Amino acid sequence: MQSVLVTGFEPFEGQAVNPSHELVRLLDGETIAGHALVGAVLPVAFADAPTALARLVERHAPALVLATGLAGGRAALSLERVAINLADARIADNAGARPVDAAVVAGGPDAYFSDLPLKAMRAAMRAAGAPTELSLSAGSFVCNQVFYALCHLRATRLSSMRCGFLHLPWLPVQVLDLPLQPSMDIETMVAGVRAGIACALGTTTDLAVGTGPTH
Ligand code: PCA
Repeated sequence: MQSVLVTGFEPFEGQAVNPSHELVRLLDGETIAGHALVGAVLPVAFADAPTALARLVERHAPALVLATGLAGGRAALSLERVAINLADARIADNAGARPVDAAVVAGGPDAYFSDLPLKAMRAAMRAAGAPTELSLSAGSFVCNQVFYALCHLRATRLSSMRCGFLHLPWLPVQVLDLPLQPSMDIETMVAGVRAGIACALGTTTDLAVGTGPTH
């Protein structure tokens, strides 16, 4: 059976939990559209995360990789369209590194695009009850680093591997002291991700609908 690799991250920035960690723990071992889901957790570390990711890809030879991470403050699941060749950190990662204006891959292209049918996935995820949007920036912290490294693997070595990145809102427990900040329960996230993966496995053709922001 072919596999789908879904990665999450350990907690960071002093938080006790990371929804992406909970998500991959719940999805690990499931089967979607004849594919075995492998859930794995990556370190929130610029230096180690791409290496850990490459090791997982080598071990499982997944047909599709969906990397996920927390984007606190976002109200919906965010399907990222673009990975940029930039590491520029406002805070230190879990290993204490804080790169400023560095490249993810020296000499690599400025950016890569996800090759998943993101608009079709958005529709499927919404139909499963999960508020979902497309996003044009995964930031310049470790999530973007992993998204870029993943796309670089696809571009340079693994052309049959499809890949994308999904940012998640805070869990309700993370906003108890942050009134008015958006959050999403884990069941909704799981339902959305299941539907998104099933959609991506079922089609490579995207919907021709305009979704881009005006600003
Ligand atoms: N979110 C961070 C890194 C780990 C995570 O879950 C980010 O968006 O870069």
